[in-house]
Amino acid sequence: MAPSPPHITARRGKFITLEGAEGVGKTTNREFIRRCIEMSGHTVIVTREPGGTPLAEQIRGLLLERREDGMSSDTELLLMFAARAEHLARVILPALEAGAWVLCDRFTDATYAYQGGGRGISSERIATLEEWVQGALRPDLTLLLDLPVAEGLQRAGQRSAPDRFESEQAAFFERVRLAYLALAQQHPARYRVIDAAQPLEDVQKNIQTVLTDFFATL
Ligand code: T5A
Repeated sequence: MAPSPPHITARRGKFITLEGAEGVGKTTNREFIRRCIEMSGHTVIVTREPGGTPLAEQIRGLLLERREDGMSSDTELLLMFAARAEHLARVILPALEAGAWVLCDRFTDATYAYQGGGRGISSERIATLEEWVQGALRPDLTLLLDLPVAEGLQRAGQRSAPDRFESEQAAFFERVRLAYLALAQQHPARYRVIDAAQPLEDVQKNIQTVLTDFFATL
């Protein structure tokens, strides 16, 4: 018997996700977005994927560490959704049901981009797990920070030693970027694409405009 998807009873908060390939500036802009949301009068929880709970952070460790014996694409996909199931049950759904907003640095669109676009797993297979783990839950707003791959890798490379994903070839990240841009076209109502090649001040002006427009719809 198929397990039931999460039961979303009284979802009152908004769910905002931040997406993009490596080094596009998600971490840099998280605090700025948190402040914008708080200034609009809402409580917000900032979290990330893979991760966001002690167990999901342990799964993140497994996913990011470089390993001699590699990892099959299906294992990678299932670990992403295992971490997500934990994160949803313990952090995201309780917060939304309590009326808080949730700002999540990466969510299932990252799975479509990396495991789908990057690794070549079919969208249908990912959608099956999405339905299983999330039920009807989808983000209300997704900010996609878009940047040419070479620039993103250069920015990310300045920061720390490459993890398992960052060790992929540029062609992998080109597929990831194209998959994200395709998702933005498929979901124009919830996606906003931000040109992340601009100076940080201009990126944040664009983000603020997107958020102001979103607040106006509430
Ligand atoms: N993953 C994740 C999957 O494969 N499937 C999934 O389902 C999920 C959820 C970890 C990995 O997991 C994979 C994707 C990832 O490879 P992560 O830690 O969120 O996920 O991923 P990263 O992309 O590695 O996160 P990074 O921390 O590397 O990138 P950020 O956060 O986008 O970039 P940030 O903010 O650290 O900025 C990088 C550098 O650029 C500078 C910053 O100061 C920093 O030095 N910078 C700018 N410089 C100039 N101009 C600007 N506008 C700048 N903005 C930032």
